[in-house]
Amino acid sequence: MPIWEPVLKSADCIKKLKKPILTKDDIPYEAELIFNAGVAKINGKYVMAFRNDYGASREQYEKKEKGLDCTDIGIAISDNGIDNWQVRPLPLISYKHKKNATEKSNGFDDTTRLYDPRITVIDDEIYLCLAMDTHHGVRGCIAKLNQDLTDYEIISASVPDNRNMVLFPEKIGGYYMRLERPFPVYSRGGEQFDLWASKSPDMKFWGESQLVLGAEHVPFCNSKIGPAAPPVKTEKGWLTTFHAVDKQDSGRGQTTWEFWWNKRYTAGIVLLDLQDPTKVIGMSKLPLIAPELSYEADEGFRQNVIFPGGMILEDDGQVKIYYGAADTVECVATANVDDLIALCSENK
Ligand code: BMA
Repeated sequence: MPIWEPVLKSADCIKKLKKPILTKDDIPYEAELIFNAGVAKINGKYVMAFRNDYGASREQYEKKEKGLDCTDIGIAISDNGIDNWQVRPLPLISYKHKKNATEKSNGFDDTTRLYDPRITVIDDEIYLCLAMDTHHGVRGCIAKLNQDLTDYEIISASVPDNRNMVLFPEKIGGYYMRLERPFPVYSRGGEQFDLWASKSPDMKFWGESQLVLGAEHVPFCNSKIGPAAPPVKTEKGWLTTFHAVDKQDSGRGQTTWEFWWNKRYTAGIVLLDLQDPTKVIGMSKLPLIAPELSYEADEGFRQNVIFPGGMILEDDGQVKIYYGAADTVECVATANVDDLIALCSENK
């Protein structure tokens, strides 16, 4: 295994389950990589929307015989949010062979796939934020799901390039709010992207955009950051995770499917002001979750990737954080909410 310097560790308060909660073996249809899920608690059940990339086995991919050019969003439901996930027999969204795909018109027939779902429930409506690849760039879109979780309607999509949108679970100051990550490739220099926020009166029109956190303020990042799971409300502020990327020089002898992969993804944690979430109150200068276990750090499609998409605050103060590992499996870690808030102030 190549050594990645500096070595980054998860915070002491993080308890990882130490085995994935969903893998391709759990899926009743064609599946290969199951990762980057959004999770929400709806009517007492845990609802997961997960990403499934497929179309090639590792061998076919490495020999360049086939690509992973199909992407589904599947739905799984669990009583306890940890195990016994019941996967719906059919995916909610399916994009096969993305170069030609135009699955659903909705006025968006330029779309080649939807991925990295994040779920937020606001006033009993279920919203899914998705990254939307199109022939003309990557857009962030917001879809509304029906209560049966069998259909969806896209209600808003940004201009390119933007993704990793997450919605706050309530209106703030009379507006819906989202965190997002535009990626300005020319003006910012290299792959340095930041965390932004926008407001909307109706979930359709978004504006008053503001920078929330610059990548340069995150000590364990030398490249880009982006929103991870939708924020949770605490007495001290909006607690939210983000992903942070540090890159190394290439040619380190990877064991991933993609031999050129040179990025590490960790999760960070930040506390935002309750009334004005564009203001950072505190941020841990150390990672919250780092890739350490074999299926996070050494194996899978892209090693060293932790990509959270779901965070649930339970009544007893336990926080469940759901994350994709190595773009291959879906995992969960838990922590106490007070410990997470303390991290944001202690390590300031
Ligand atoms: C990002 C996105 C994520 C993915 C991550 C690591 O740019 O594509 O979907 O998990 O890279 O590969």
